[in-house]
Amino acid sequence: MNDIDLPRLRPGFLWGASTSAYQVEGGWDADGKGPSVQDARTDHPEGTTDFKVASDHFHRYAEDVALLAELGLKAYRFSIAWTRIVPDGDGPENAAGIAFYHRLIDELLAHGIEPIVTMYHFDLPQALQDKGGWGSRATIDAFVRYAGILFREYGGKVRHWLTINEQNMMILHGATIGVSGEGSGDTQRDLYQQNHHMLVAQARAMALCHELLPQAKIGPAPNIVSVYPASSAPEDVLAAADFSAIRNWLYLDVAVHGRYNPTAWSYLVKRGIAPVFAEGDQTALAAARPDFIAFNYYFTHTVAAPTGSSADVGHTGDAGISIGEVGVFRAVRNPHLKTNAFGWEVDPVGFRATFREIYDRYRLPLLVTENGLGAFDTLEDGDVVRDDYRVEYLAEHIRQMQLAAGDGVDILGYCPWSAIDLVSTHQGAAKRYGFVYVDRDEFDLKELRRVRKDSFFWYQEVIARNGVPLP
Ligand code: BGP
Repeated sequence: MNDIDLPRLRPGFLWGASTSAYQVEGGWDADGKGPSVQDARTDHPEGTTDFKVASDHFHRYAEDVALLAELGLKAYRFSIAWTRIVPDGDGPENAAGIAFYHRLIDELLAHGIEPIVTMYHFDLPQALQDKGGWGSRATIDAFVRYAGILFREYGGKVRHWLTINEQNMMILHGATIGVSGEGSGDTQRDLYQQNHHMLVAQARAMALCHELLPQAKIGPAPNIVSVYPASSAPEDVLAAADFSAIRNWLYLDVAVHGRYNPTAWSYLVKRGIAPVFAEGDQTALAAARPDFIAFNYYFTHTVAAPTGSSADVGHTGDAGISIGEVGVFRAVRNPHLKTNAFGWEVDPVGFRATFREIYDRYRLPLLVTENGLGAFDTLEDGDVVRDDYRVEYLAEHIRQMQLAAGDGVDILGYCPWSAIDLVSTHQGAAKRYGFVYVDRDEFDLKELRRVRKDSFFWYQEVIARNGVPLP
């Protein structure tokens, strides 16, 4: 389908940008904050920083919010650190930590920026991890209690809530993200039991949100992408559908419909890794209803039929992440796509396809909570950062998002990653995504000065014009 006009985005479209607490805040033990699994990590690749200071947003949030207002943001998607609110995960509340997010939210509202809050973004309290983490059902109760505190405190100010960031990536690539470290001994069976507990926790949190805050909207925030077959061979088509069921629909079918996707469930059963349901789980899952679906999108996958040998595993599109599963699917490079500096395939048209696929399945409004380009930016004399490659990436994706809106997809907003530079989940501070450059190196913090990149001025115009022109 070719398009000639700029399709209209919905009135009040939420032009935004994203961050997460442990990647941007720093202040890792300030004001009574407890350690999270991210603070406890010791697996930072050589030459890359930890998260102790990050972008020091904890201390500079007012300056940062002023910049985001200048950028013209209508919304800012950030996460709350569970360990600031309840330092050990399930014990006493921490008034100073609660006060920090009141200050941040008030600052955003004072600048006319709508806060979009992720309740949990990869940073489980270490104290809960020590007690079994998501393998323990007690963590479900701890999460629901934590959710209740957030609704009580911020419910009068926050309209949009996200439950758990990229639960599917935590299960599929936990070691890389630092949530189930190397040598943790977690088997696939353990992981899918943990996954089930997270799904129950999410369902209960969504139900609680609707009960306490009837005006609020809440949804899941997985990483969802289209999966292409490598060819028109029926076996490739089937492998792509299998991987999509395991990677995408397992998570959204439960979140939206309260039941497991049949293909994903049969995969779990055949491998002997299906989770055990406790009494009440099915009711809790069935009772929850998200108001929208948030999703993160960076690249698509292309998949061929499995060979049944170890050759099925190992395609790596990103340093340290291998995908493919013996006898299930084999990931291949897509010859039609270029890659970025980190080997990630770049696929703007796939963004449009992904929008349509999700909307077609669930008919809920969609909110993009991440999309962006990691790159080694250079700060030039005169405080200039020429990130035209980022502008190109974002323009192409926004164009495809507009086309998806023209296809009939209901899109609430777009929050690219990231609002300002922050520390990558596993590739350090040199891998930058922000509209605002934060002047620090991996180990030299310098003055952490904020500098507007070229993409900042470009995005400012995009927001003002409510979109980009079609080519
Ligand atoms: C997503 C995470 C973010 C962020 C982003 C970029 O998976 O939700 O937290 O890290 O990916 O990834 P990276 O930092 O590995 O480049």
